[in-house]
Amino acid sequence: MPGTFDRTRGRALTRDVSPRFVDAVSSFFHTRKPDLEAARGAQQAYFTALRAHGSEVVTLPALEEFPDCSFTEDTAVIIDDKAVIPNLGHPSRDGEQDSIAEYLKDYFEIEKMPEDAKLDGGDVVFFDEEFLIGISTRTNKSGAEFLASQSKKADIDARIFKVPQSTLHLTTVFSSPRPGTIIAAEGHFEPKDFEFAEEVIWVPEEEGYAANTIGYGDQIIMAEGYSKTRELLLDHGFSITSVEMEEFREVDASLTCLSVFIG
Ligand code: CIR
Repeated sequence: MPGTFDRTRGRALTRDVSPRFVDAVSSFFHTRKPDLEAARGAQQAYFTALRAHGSEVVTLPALEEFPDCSFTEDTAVIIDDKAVIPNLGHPSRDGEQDSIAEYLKDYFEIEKMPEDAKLDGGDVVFFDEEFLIGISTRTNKSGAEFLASQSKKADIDARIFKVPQSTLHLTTVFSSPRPGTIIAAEGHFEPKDFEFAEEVIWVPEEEGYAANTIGYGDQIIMAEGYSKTRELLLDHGFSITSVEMEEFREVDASLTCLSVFIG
């Protein structure tokens, strides 16, 4: 069935935090030097939250030469029995995808992107049986179009649109935790951008980071410390588990970045 991998969340592919985590790329939320041990602790809490919602967590060893290696969302897009392996959009990250492909090849047909096509999985969201694909500073037109063509081959529609410069990835300020629902941060998008959606929950701009959530139907995992968003989501019928994400936020990484769901 199209897109089942994205909603089932049966198995999360993750990777240990790099010993060089303090050198991770950061351009948006940075306030101080991130702490490696705190990040490792936060990642364990994140794994616990995934398991509590029924996901099996598979964790690959860190890649020492890649400070951002734990952000596996960016390294593969699963389309049914195929794993599309992109060329990552930041030069310091390009290469992380190779060992993910090596792992995935036992379970999926591997489809590598052509050289000129750049894409980070953080610019891809599965929404109501279609892929939303953002063109951003990391994902170029060729990358978005290549993914859309793969998606269409699997009979899944794809909608390509522009991610504003105010955010790193689409997922940084956006998520779709349950069919029909979008959570988006104010200040980056306009209501007309999402006229196709049944329900859009707008998170106040100052809490924009909290728009990135992981949904298991009406149960949701969100970042800790965003009280307005928490209230909003409770009002929209979600039950909530919160995970401390401060260290990852320092390097522009959100909840969804820390895993790619592969089953
Ligand atoms: C980067 O700049 O690539 C990392 N520091 C953060 C990646 C976040 N990934 C994501 O939003 N999917």
